[in-house]
Amino acid sequence: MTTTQVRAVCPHDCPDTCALLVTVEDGVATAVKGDPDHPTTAGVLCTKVARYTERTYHAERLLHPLRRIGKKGEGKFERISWDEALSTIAARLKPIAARAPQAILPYSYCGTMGLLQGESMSSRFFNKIGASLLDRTVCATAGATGYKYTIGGSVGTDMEQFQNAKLIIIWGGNPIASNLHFWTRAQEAKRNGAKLIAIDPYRSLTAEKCHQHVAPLPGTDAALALGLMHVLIAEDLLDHDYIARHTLGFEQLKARVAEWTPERVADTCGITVAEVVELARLYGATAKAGEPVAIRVNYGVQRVRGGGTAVRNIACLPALVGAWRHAAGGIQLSSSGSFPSNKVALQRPDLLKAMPRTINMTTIGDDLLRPASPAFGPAVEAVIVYNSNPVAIAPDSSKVAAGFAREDLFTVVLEHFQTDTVDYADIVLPATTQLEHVDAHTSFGHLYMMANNAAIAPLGESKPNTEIFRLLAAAMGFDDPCFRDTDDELASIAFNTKDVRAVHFDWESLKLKGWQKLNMPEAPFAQGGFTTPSGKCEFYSAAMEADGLDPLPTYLAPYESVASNPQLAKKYPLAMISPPARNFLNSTFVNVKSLRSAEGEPHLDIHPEDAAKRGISDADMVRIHNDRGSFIAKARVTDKARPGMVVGLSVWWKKLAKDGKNANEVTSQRLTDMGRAPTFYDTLVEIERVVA
Ligand SMILES: Nc1nc2c(c(=O)[nH]1)N[C@H]1C(S)=C(S)[C@@H](COP(=O)(O)OP(=O)(O)OC[C@H]3O[C@@H](n4cnc5c(=O)[nH]c(N)nc54)[C@H](O)[C@@H]3O)O[C@H]1N2
Ligand SMILES: Nc1nc2c(c(=O)[nH]1)N[C@H]1C(S)=C(S)[C@@H](COP(=O)(O)OP(=O)(O)OC[C@H]3O[C@@H](n4cnc5c(=O)[nH]c(N)nc54)[C@H](O)[C@@H]3O)O[C@H]1N2
Ligand code: SF4
Ligand SMILES: [Mo]
Repeated sequence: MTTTQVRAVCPHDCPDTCALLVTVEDGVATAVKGDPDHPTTAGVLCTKVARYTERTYHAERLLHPLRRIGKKGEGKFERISWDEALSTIAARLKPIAARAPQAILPYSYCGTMGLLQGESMSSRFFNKIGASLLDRTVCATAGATGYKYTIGGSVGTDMEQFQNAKLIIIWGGNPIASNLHFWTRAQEAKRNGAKLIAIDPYRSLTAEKCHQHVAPLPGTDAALALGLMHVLIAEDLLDHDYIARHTLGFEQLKARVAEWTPERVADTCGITVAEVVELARLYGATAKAGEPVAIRVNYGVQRVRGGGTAVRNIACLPALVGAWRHAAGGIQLSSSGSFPSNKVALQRPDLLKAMPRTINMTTIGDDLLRPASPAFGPAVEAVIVYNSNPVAIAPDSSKVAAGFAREDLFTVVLEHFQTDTVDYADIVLPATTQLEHVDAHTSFGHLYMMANNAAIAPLGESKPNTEIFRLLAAAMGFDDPCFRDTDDELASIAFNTKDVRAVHFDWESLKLKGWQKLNMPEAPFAQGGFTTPSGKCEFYSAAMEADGLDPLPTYLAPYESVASNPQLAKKYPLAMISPPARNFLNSTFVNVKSLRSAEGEPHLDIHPEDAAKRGISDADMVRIHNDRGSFIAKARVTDKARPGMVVGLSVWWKKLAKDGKNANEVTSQRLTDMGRAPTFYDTLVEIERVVA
């Protein structure tokens, strides 16, 4: 028997981007382990990826191209050859490409975070066609935009520093589920005497293990940050020297936050005045004592109308107290902006002959149903889906499903499994998993460039996305040399070596080593150097004003809440959030039995008071509904959910739920204040017991 160990990378949409060691015995992957030498992975994987071979060798892997033989949505297919699949697709796309190329739409997100199997050959293909561009907003653009206005790009505190902080505020994140290796560092900080505080309307696994848990109403974090700034300024818990040198607009900020008294903030957030004042005092006094104070802000604060503003306001805090002076102080939203990845070379926007329209992936529900019009352009006639499962993950799901059910829509899906979206495909193309293909990776949690080697041969007739788009380009008759680049050639241009952060990048050596840290200063903003227009941390942002936004920190109430929409709240009084379940990764892994069993079935956590009002007992089946739709889940009566809100951990495959529905039946397509992002956690519902 020959046994080898192959260096690989976890491809999932998780900030940890773990370094993997794959054991291969006679061509079969038998174990996937965390690389003990990689500083953030440290030999540990989450339960999902520790069982990766179960997913790769799953009996239901798609191994051959398929053609639909049933109705759309029914999921009935027959096997066809690659030749037939490719020629069918080219025959359907060619006339559309000649007549109205923008009627062709790619739909993809982060099923893999790889630079190659994500947007490289695929973008070249769609750029050559002149297809509609896709605005990839479904996750991170609200916060990224708010952060950009304030700090510059997505650069912040290095994850490898958090263990040295004396106070860590985990704001709108549940790292035990979704950022495990950060949690390891937070625990180390705790052992070193740090205080951990969670800000989350739900007593998540993480909130449960912090020293303190502050539970504001969903969507009110921007107000809480204004209240903290109010107290910091009123009690002079400030770093005046840092403010003078490295910030812009302090006097205007001071006037603005004067309006946000702790009383007003407590009322807006549904918490006590003491919680506001004490949190500010602890943050300001710890910083004043010269100790590092750090904030990990995550996606929980962003999925509401004011999600961009929330991140913007929170991102002002470190500069006020001079937290950036320490490597272990400051704030981390995402490290993605630290990577000089070479998107222009990989994606080749120069292949576009004209600038096409852009379609927002968040509003796919409406956009697939939109007729041609001068404002919209041509109706969508063909959609090619890869690295995403829109029928399960996009908001206002009944509209998404209705769009994909259109008889006149030609749909191609590249997938590993027969997901909810695959059920609507005309042609299904089997894709390889990370163990079967090559890729280069950035991270949005740490600062390492990463290389994924193929550990095993592709299963069945599956192919990498890159190869599928090469073959589709050939079938369309595209003969540009860029469609012949191999995966190794693509990987070798993945990072821009003219950038000081990646001057040492070399694909051949990265493949051998597996990972390499970027050249970055330990404390990125100790001496200022923000990448905003002024080079300062912008409390006042002229760019926001030019974009029609309030140039100062402000508060925007949710679209749907008792305070902001009492009329709607009469019918639908409960706020619903649907954050990630620990054993799934978005809708990935829901079909892996051991992981699904760990989650059980779709649940809804509801506070005892709210349950009692509705005659709901623990383990009752309940129907969650509003004007957009409904779904069924099993009630868990628990004070983990604060009164007035309910929690449905997500994202379930619809077809694996009893009623064939999931939480996105009730979420809306309304967009955030900035970044054009979804408002999944800005949803009012009513709940009733289902009588069996
Ligand atoms: N196991 C697992 N890991 C994942 C994922 C997964 O599905 N499963 N998904 C990955 C992806 S794509 C992403 S984007 C990240 C998400 O990463 P995180 O943002 O850390 O997501 P969660 O772990 O759900 O943490 C969000 C927390 O915010 C809380 N929350 C909801 N609304 C509000 C609010 O208005 N204010 C505040 N303060 N908190 C609120 C929720 O209760 C939840 O506990 O995780 C990634 N990692
Ligand atoms: N209600 C609610 N909805 C949400 C969220 C929420 O918190 N609540 N979270 C939102 C967030 S943060 C995100 S990021 C989105 C995520 O939405 P998506 O990015 O669509 O993520 P997944 O649901 O994991 O689907 C990814 C699919 O890509 C496939 N895939 C993986 N690797 C490859 C590959 O190499 N090739 C091909 N062809 N396919 C591959 C997987 O099999 C999987 O089916 O969901 C959003 N939806
Ligand atoms: S999902 Fe996250 S924690 Fe799990 S192996 Fe992948 S990168 Fe690591
Ligand atoms: Mo996400």
